Amino acid sequence: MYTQAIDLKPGAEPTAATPAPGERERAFEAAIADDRRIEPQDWMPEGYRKTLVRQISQHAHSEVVGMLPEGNWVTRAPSLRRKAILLAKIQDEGGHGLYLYAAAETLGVSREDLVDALHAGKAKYSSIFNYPTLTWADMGAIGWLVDGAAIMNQVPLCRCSYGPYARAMIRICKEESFHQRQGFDIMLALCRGTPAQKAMAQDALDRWWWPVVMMFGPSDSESIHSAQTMRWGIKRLSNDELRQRFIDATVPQAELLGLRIPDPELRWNEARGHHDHGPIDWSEFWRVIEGDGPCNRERLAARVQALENGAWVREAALAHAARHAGTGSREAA
Ligand code: FAQ
Repeated sequence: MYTQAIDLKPGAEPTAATPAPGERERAFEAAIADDRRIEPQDWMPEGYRKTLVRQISQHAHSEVVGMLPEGNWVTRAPSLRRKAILLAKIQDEGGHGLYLYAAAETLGVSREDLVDALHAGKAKYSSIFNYPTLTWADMGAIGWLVDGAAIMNQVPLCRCSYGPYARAMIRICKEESFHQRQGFDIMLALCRGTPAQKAMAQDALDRWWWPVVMMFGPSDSESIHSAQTMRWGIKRLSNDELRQRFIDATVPQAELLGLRIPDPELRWNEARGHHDHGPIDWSEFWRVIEGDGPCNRERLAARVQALENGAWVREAALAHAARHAGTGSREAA
Protein backbone atom coordinates (compact mmCIF):
# COMPACT_ATOMS: atom_id res chain seq x y z
CA MET A 1 0.00 0.00 0.00
CA TYR A 2 2.79 2.41 0.85
CA THR A 3 5.24 1.08 -1.68
CA GLN A 4 6.77 3.25 -4.37
CA ALA A 5 6.68 0.31 -6.80
CA ILE A 6 9.54 0.03 -9.20
CA ASP A 7 7.97 -0.09 -12.67
CA LEU A 8 9.97 -3.04 -14.01
CA LYS A 9 8.06 -6.08 -15.24
CA PRO A 10 9.28 -9.27 -13.48
CA GLY A 11 12.50 -10.42 -15.09
CA ALA A 12 12.87 -7.26 -17.18
CA GLU A 13 16.32 -5.71 -17.39
CA PRO A 14 16.68 -1.94 -17.12
CA THR A 15 18.64 -1.81 -20.36
CA ALA A 16 19.52 -4.39 -23.03
CA ALA A 17 22.82 -2.98 -24.34
CA THR A 18 25.82 -1.88 -22.29
CA PRO A 19 25.90 1.91 -22.64
CA ALA A 20 29.00 3.58 -24.04
CA PRO A 21 31.16 5.43 -21.47
CA GLY A 22 29.53 8.70 -20.57
CA GLU A 23 26.18 7.73 -22.13
CA ARG A 24 24.50 7.03 -18.80
CA GLU A 25 25.72 10.34 -17.40
CA ARG A 26 24.45 12.16 -20.49
CA ALA A 27 21.05 10.44 -20.25
CA PHE A 28 20.79 11.45 -16.60
CA GLU A 29 21.81 15.06 -17.27
CA ALA A 30 19.35 15.24 -20.19
CA ALA A 31 16.51 13.98 -17.99
CA ILE A 32 17.33 16.61 -15.37
CA ALA A 33 17.59 19.36 -18.01
CA ASP A 34 14.22 18.34 -19.53
CA ASP A 35 12.64 18.15 -16.08
CA ARG A 36 11.79 14.45 -16.48
CA ARG A 37 11.54 12.20 -13.42
CA ILE A 38 14.38 9.87 -12.46
CA GLU A 39 13.01 6.45 -11.46
CA PRO A 40 14.63 3.76 -9.28
CA GLN A 41 15.63 1.58 -12.26
CA ASP A 42 17.38 4.53 -13.99
CA TRP A 43 21.12 5.05 -13.68
CA MET A 44 21.95 7.94 -11.35
CA PRO A 45 25.23 9.42 -10.02
CA GLU A 46 26.22 8.13 -6.60
CA GLY A 47 26.15 11.69 -5.21
CA TYR A 48 22.53 12.12 -6.34
CA ARG A 49 21.54 8.81 -4.72
CA LYS A 50 23.32 9.63 -1.44
CA THR A 51 21.82 13.11 -1.30
CA LEU A 52 18.35 11.68 -1.74
CA VAL A 53 18.90 9.03 0.92
CA ARG A 54 20.10 11.76 3.30
CA GLN A 55 17.23 14.15 2.67
CA ILE A 56 14.41 11.59 2.39
CA SER A 57 15.51 9.67 5.49
CA GLN A 58 15.90 12.89 7.52
CA HIS A 59 12.44 13.82 6.36
CA ALA A 60 11.03 10.39 7.35
CA HIS A 61 12.67 10.61 10.78
CA SER A 62 11.18 14.11 11.22
CA GLU A 63 7.67 12.82 10.56
CA VAL A 64 8.04 10.00 13.08
CA VAL A 65 9.84 12.00 15.80
CA GLY A 66 7.31 14.76 15.06
CA MET A 67 4.55 12.54 16.47
CA LEU A 68 6.03 12.85 19.97
CA PRO A 69 5.40 16.53 20.87
CA GLU A 70 1.72 16.23 19.88
CA GLY A 71 1.39 12.76 21.43
CA ASN A 72 2.05 14.55 24.73
CA TRP A 73 -1.44 16.14 24.50
CA VAL A 74 -3.66 13.26 23.34
CA THR A 75 -4.83 12.48 26.88
CA ARG A 76 -5.35 16.15 27.70
CA ALA A 77 -7.19 17.44 24.62
CA PRO A 78 -10.04 19.69 25.81
CA SER A 79 -12.88 17.75 24.11
CA LEU A 80 -13.62 14.41 22.47
CA ARG A 81 -13.74 16.14 19.07
CA ARG A 82 -10.33 17.78 19.51
CA LYS A 83 -8.90 14.49 20.76
CA ALA A 84 -10.18 12.54 17.73
CA ILE A 85 -8.77 15.17 15.35
CA LEU A 86 -5.39 15.22 17.11
CA LEU A 87 -5.18 11.42 17.06
CA ALA A 88 -5.97 11.35 13.33
CA LYS A 89 -3.30 13.98 12.66
CA ILE A 90 -0.64 12.10 14.62
CA GLN A 91 -1.52 8.88 12.76
CA ASP A 92 -1.13 10.78 9.47
CA GLU A 93 2.41 11.77 10.49
CA GLY A 94 3.25 8.11 11.10
CA GLY A 95 1.89 7.34 7.61
CA HIS A 96 4.06 10.08 6.11
CA GLY A 97 7.07 8.45 7.75
CA LEU A 98 6.09 5.16 6.09
CA TYR A 99 5.71 6.68 2.59
CA LEU A 100 9.10 8.34 2.99
CA TYR A 101 10.95 5.30 4.33
CA ALA A 102 9.46 3.36 1.38
CA ALA A 103 10.71 6.05 -1.04
CA ALA A 104 14.19 5.87 0.54
CA GLU A 105 14.19 2.07 0.23
CA THR A 106 13.90 2.38 -3.57
CA LEU A 107 17.44 3.81 -3.41
CA GLY A 108 18.87 0.55 -2.08
CA VAL A 109 18.93 1.25 1.66
CA SER A 110 17.03 -0.63 4.34
CA ARG A 111 14.61 0.97 6.72
CA GLU A 112 16.33 -0.84 9.62
CA ASP A 113 19.68 0.79 8.78
CA LEU A 114 18.06 4.22 8.48
CA VAL A 115 16.35 3.85 11.85
CA ASP A 116 19.59 2.57 13.43
CA ALA A 117 21.36 5.71 12.15
CA LEU A 118 18.69 7.89 13.77
CA HIS A 119 18.94 6.06 17.08
CA ALA A 120 22.73 6.22 17.05
CA GLY A 121 22.49 10.01 16.65
CA LYS A 122 24.11 9.84 13.19
CA ALA A 123 21.05 10.95 11.20
CA LYS A 124 19.28 14.25 11.69
CA TYR A 125 15.60 15.04 12.07
CA SER A 126 13.95 18.46 12.04
CA SER A 127 15.17 20.84 14.73
CA ILE A 128 11.59 21.90 15.48
CA PHE A 129 10.68 18.67 17.25
CA ASN A 130 13.22 19.31 20.00
CA TYR A 131 11.02 21.93 21.65
CA PRO A 132 8.52 21.11 24.43
CA THR A 133 4.72 21.32 24.15
CA LEU A 134 3.76 23.09 27.36
CA THR A 135 0.09 24.04 26.81
CA TRP A 136 -2.87 23.08 24.62
CA ALA A 137 -2.18 26.20 22.53
CA ASP A 138 1.03 24.49 21.41
CA MET A 139 -1.15 22.01 19.47
CA GLY A 140 -2.58 25.01 17.64
CA ALA A 141 0.83 26.56 17.07
CA ILE A 142 2.29 23.29 15.73
CA GLY A 143 -0.55 22.79 13.25
CA TRP A 144 -0.71 26.42 12.17
CA LEU A 145 3.04 27.16 12.05
CA VAL A 146 4.98 23.88 11.89
CA ASP A 147 2.63 22.24 9.40
CA GLY A 148 2.35 25.59 7.61
CA ALA A 149 6.15 25.71 7.25
CA ALA A 150 6.21 22.03 6.25
CA ILE A 151 3.69 22.68 3.44
CA MET A 152 5.66 25.68 2.18
CA ASN A 153 8.78 23.49 2.00
CA GLN A 154 7.04 20.38 0.68
CA VAL A 155 4.83 21.69 -2.13
CA PRO A 156 7.90 22.38 -4.32
CA LEU A 157 9.17 18.89 -3.43
CA CYS A 158 6.13 17.47 -5.28
CA ARG A 159 8.13 18.47 -8.40
CA CYS A 160 11.33 16.82 -7.14
CA SER A 161 13.32 15.11 -9.90
CA TYR A 162 13.21 11.74 -8.11
CA GLY A 163 9.86 10.11 -8.90
CA PRO A 164 9.18 8.14 -5.71
CA TYR A 165 9.94 11.17 -3.47
CA ALA A 166 7.82 13.49 -5.62
CA ARG A 167 4.87 11.07 -5.55
CA ALA A 168 5.12 10.58 -1.77
CA MET A 169 5.10 14.36 -1.34
CA ILE A 170 1.85 14.76 -3.30
CA ARG A 171 -0.01 12.52 -0.85
CA ILE A 172 1.68 14.08 2.14
CA CYS A 173 0.89 17.67 1.11
CA LYS A 174 -2.83 16.89 0.83
CA GLU A 175 -2.85 15.75 4.44
CA GLU A 176 -0.60 18.55 5.69
CA SER A 177 -3.09 21.09 4.46
CA PHE A 178 -5.77 19.59 6.75
CA HIS A 179 -3.22 19.65 9.59
CA GLN A 180 -2.50 23.32 9.07
CA ARG A 181 -6.20 24.19 9.12
CA GLN A 182 -6.85 22.22 12.31
CA GLY A 183 -4.01 24.11 13.99
CA PHE A 184 -5.33 27.46 12.84
CA ASP A 185 -8.80 26.44 14.05
CA ILE A 186 -7.42 25.73 17.54
CA MET A 187 -5.71 29.15 17.56
CA LEU A 188 -8.88 30.86 16.34
CA ALA A 189 -10.98 29.23 19.08
CA LEU A 190 -8.46 30.34 21.73
CA CYS A 191 -8.20 33.87 20.33
CA ARG A 192 -12.00 34.23 20.35
CA GLY A 193 -12.16 32.79 23.88
CA THR A 194 -11.36 34.29 27.28
CA PRO A 195 -8.44 36.71 27.82
CA ALA A 196 -6.56 33.84 29.49
CA GLN A 197 -7.07 31.62 26.42
CA LYS A 198 -5.89 34.39 24.10
CA ALA A 199 -2.83 34.92 26.29
CA MET A 200 -2.12 31.20 26.03
CA ALA A 201 -2.25 31.44 22.23
CA GLN A 202 0.10 34.46 22.27
CA ASP A 203 2.52 32.64 24.57
CA ALA A 204 2.59 29.66 22.16
CA LEU A 205 3.30 31.97 19.20
CA ASP A 206 6.05 33.69 21.20
CA ARG A 207 7.78 30.37 21.90
CA TRP A 208 7.31 28.70 18.46
CA TRP A 209 7.90 31.59 16.05
CA TRP A 210 11.70 31.65 15.90
CA PRO A 211 12.19 27.86 15.97
CA VAL A 212 9.71 27.62 13.05
CA VAL A 213 11.53 30.33 11.10
CA MET A 214 14.72 28.25 11.62
CA MET A 215 13.05 25.07 10.33
CA PHE A 216 13.81 26.07 6.72
CA GLY A 217 17.50 25.50 7.40
CA PRO A 218 20.55 27.78 7.42
CA SER A 219 20.61 30.92 5.31
CA ASP A 220 21.51 30.35 1.66
CA SER A 221 25.06 31.59 2.21
CA GLU A 222 25.57 28.87 4.88
CA SER A 223 23.61 26.05 3.22
CA ILE A 224 26.11 23.43 2.12
CA HIS A 225 23.78 21.28 0.02
CA SER A 226 21.37 23.76 -1.62
CA ALA A 227 23.36 24.68 -4.73
CA GLN A 228 23.87 21.06 -5.79
CA THR A 229 20.40 19.81 -4.81
CA MET A 230 18.80 22.67 -6.73
CA ARG A 231 20.95 21.88 -9.77
CA TRP A 232 19.68 18.28 -9.56
CA GLY A 233 16.06 19.44 -9.27
CA ILE A 234 15.64 17.92 -5.80
CA LYS A 235 15.06 21.23 -4.05
CA ARG A 236 13.30 23.78 -6.23
CA LEU A 237 13.50 26.82 -3.96
CA SER A 238 16.27 27.86 -1.58
CA ASN A 239 15.99 27.88 2.23
CA ASP A 240 15.75 31.70 2.34
CA GLU A 241 13.17 31.88 -0.45
CA LEU A 242 10.93 29.40 1.36
CA ARG A 243 11.43 31.18 4.70
CA GLN A 244 10.42 34.49 3.10
CA ARG A 245 7.31 32.96 1.52
CA PHE A 246 6.32 31.48 4.87
CA ILE A 247 6.72 34.78 6.71
CA ASP A 248 4.78 36.68 4.04
CA ALA A 249 1.92 34.16 4.22
CA THR A 250 1.81 33.98 8.01
CA VAL A 251 1.82 37.69 8.93
CA PRO A 252 -1.78 38.31 7.73
CA GLN A 253 -2.92 35.11 9.47
CA ALA A 254 -1.49 36.37 12.77
CA GLU A 255 -3.26 39.70 12.18
CA LEU A 256 -6.55 37.88 11.64
CA LEU A 257 -6.03 36.06 14.94
CA GLY A 258 -5.17 39.34 16.66
CA LEU A 259 -1.76 37.97 17.72
CA ARG A 260 1.61 39.73 17.72
CA ILE A 261 4.56 38.05 15.99
CA PRO A 262 7.52 38.32 18.41
CA ASP A 263 9.84 40.16 16.02
CA PRO A 264 10.12 43.91 16.61
CA GLU A 265 11.89 44.34 13.26
CA LEU A 266 9.16 42.65 11.22
CA ARG A 267 7.69 45.08 8.70
CA TRP A 268 6.43 45.23 5.13
CA ASN A 269 9.06 46.42 2.67
CA GLU A 270 7.22 48.06 -0.21
CA ALA A 271 10.30 48.12 -2.45
CA ARG A 272 11.01 44.40 -2.06
CA GLY A 273 7.34 43.38 -1.96
CA HIS A 274 8.17 41.23 1.09
CA HIS A 275 8.36 41.48 4.86
CA ASP A 276 11.74 42.29 6.37
CA HIS A 277 12.49 40.36 9.55
CA GLY A 278 14.90 40.61 12.45
CA PRO A 279 18.11 38.57 12.86
CA ILE A 280 17.82 34.82 13.42
CA ASP A 281 19.75 33.32 16.33
CA TRP A 282 21.70 30.73 14.32
CA SER A 283 23.70 29.68 17.39
CA GLU A 284 20.46 28.27 18.84
CA PHE A 285 19.73 26.45 15.55
CA TRP A 286 23.15 24.75 15.41
CA ARG A 287 22.99 23.88 19.11
CA VAL A 288 19.63 22.16 18.62
CA ILE A 289 20.60 20.19 15.50
CA GLU A 290 23.84 19.12 17.16
CA GLY A 291 21.83 17.44 19.92
CA ASP A 292 21.64 20.03 22.67
CA GLY A 293 18.10 21.39 22.30
CA PRO A 294 15.54 21.36 25.12
CA CYS A 295 14.18 17.87 24.25
CA ASN A 296 16.74 16.09 22.00
CA ARG A 297 17.65 13.41 24.53
CA GLU A 298 14.04 12.80 25.52
CA ARG A 299 12.94 12.44 21.87
CA LEU A 300 15.64 9.93 20.94
CA ALA A 301 15.10 7.94 24.14
CA ALA A 302 11.37 7.71 23.35
CA ARG A 303 12.08 6.39 19.82
CA VAL A 304 14.61 3.81 21.09
CA GLN A 305 12.15 2.64 23.75
CA ALA A 306 9.34 2.37 21.18
CA LEU A 307 11.55 0.16 19.00
CA GLU A 308 12.40 -2.07 21.96
CA ASN A 309 8.79 -2.26 23.15
CA GLY A 310 7.63 -3.23 19.65
CA ALA A 311 10.15 -6.08 19.22
CA TRP A 312 7.62 -8.78 20.13
CA VAL A 313 5.13 -7.45 17.57
CA ARG A 314 7.71 -7.60 14.77
CA GLU A 315 8.81 -11.10 15.83
CA ALA A 316 5.18 -12.31 15.91
CA ALA A 317 4.46 -10.75 12.49
CA LEU A 318 7.55 -12.39 10.98
CA ALA A 319 6.66 -15.78 12.49
CA HIS A 320 3.10 -15.43 11.18
CA ALA A 321 4.36 -14.53 7.70
CA ALA A 322 6.81 -17.43 7.74
CA ARG A 323 4.07 -19.89 8.74
CA HIS A 324 1.82 -18.66 5.95
CA ALA A 325 4.68 -18.96 3.49
CA GLY A 326 4.95 -22.59 4.56
CA THR A 327 8.46 -22.17 5.91
CA GLY A 328 7.74 -21.63 9.60
CA SER A 329 7.13 -24.14 12.36
CA ARG A 330 4.40 -24.13 15.01
CA GLU A 331 7.13 -23.41 17.62
CA ALA A 332 8.23 -20.32 15.69
CA ALA A 333 4.68 -19.00 15.74
N1 FAQ B 1 16.63 20.57 11.29
O1 FAQ B 1 22.74 22.47 3.42
P1 FAQ B 1 21.48 22.56 4.19
C1 FAQ B 1 7.20 18.20 9.24
C2 FAQ B 1 20.83 20.40 8.36
S1 FAQ B 1 8.45 17.54 8.30
C3 FAQ B 1 17.66 19.72 11.34
O2 FAQ B 1 20.60 23.74 3.93
P2 FAQ B 1 19.50 20.80 2.98
C4 FAQ B 1 5.88 17.47 9.23
C5 FAQ B 1 20.90 19.68 7.02
O3 FAQ B 1 20.32 18.40 7.11
C6 FAQ B 1 9.85 18.58 8.65
N2 FAQ B 1 18.70 19.76 10.47
O4 FAQ B 1 20.64 21.19 4.02
C7 FAQ B 1 5.30 17.47 10.57
C8 FAQ B 1 22.39 19.68 6.82
O5 FAQ B 1 22.99 18.67 7.63
P3 FAQ B 1 23.61 17.30 7.00
C9 FAQ B 1 11.03 18.09 7.95
C10 FAQ B 1 18.66 20.72 9.53
O6 FAQ B 1 19.23 19.35 3.14
C11 FAQ B 1 4.64 18.58 11.06
C12 FAQ B 1 22.84 21.00 7.40
O7 FAQ B 1 21.81 21.38 8.31
N3 FAQ B 1 10.99 18.46 6.56
O8 FAQ B 1 7.44 19.18 9.84
C13 FAQ B 1 17.59 21.62 9.41
O9 FAQ B 1 19.83 21.30 1.61
C14 FAQ B 1 4.07 18.56 12.33
C15 FAQ B 1 23.03 22.08 6.34
O10 FAQ B 1 21.76 22.48 5.77
C16 FAQ B 1 11.90 18.02 5.68
O11 FAQ B 1 12.78 17.28 6.02
C17 FAQ B 1 16.55 21.52 10.35
N4 FAQ B 1 15.49 22.35 10.35
O12 FAQ B 1 18.23 21.64 3.46
C18 FAQ B 1 5.40 16.33 11.37
C19 FAQ B 1 11.70 18.49 4.26
N5 FAQ B 1 17.84 22.44 8.37
O13 FAQ B 1 22.49 16.54 6.37
C20 FAQ B 1 4.83 16.30 12.66
C21 FAQ B 1 12.74 17.95 3.33
C22 FAQ B 1 19.04 22.07 7.85
O14 FAQ B 1 24.65 17.70 6.00
C23 FAQ B 1 4.15 17.43 13.14
N6 FAQ B 1 14.06 18.47 3.61
N7 FAQ B 1 19.53 21.04 8.56
O15 FAQ B 1 24.18 16.57 8.20
C24 FAQ B 1 14.52 19.64 3.09
O16 FAQ B 1 13.83 20.36 2.39
C25 FAQ B 1 15.95 20.02 3.40
O17 FAQ B 1 16.63 18.86 3.79
C26 FAQ B 1 16.10 21.14 4.49
C27 FAQ B 1 17.60 21.38 4.69
C28 FAQ B 1 15.46 22.41 4.00
C29 FAQ B 1 15.49 20.69 5.80
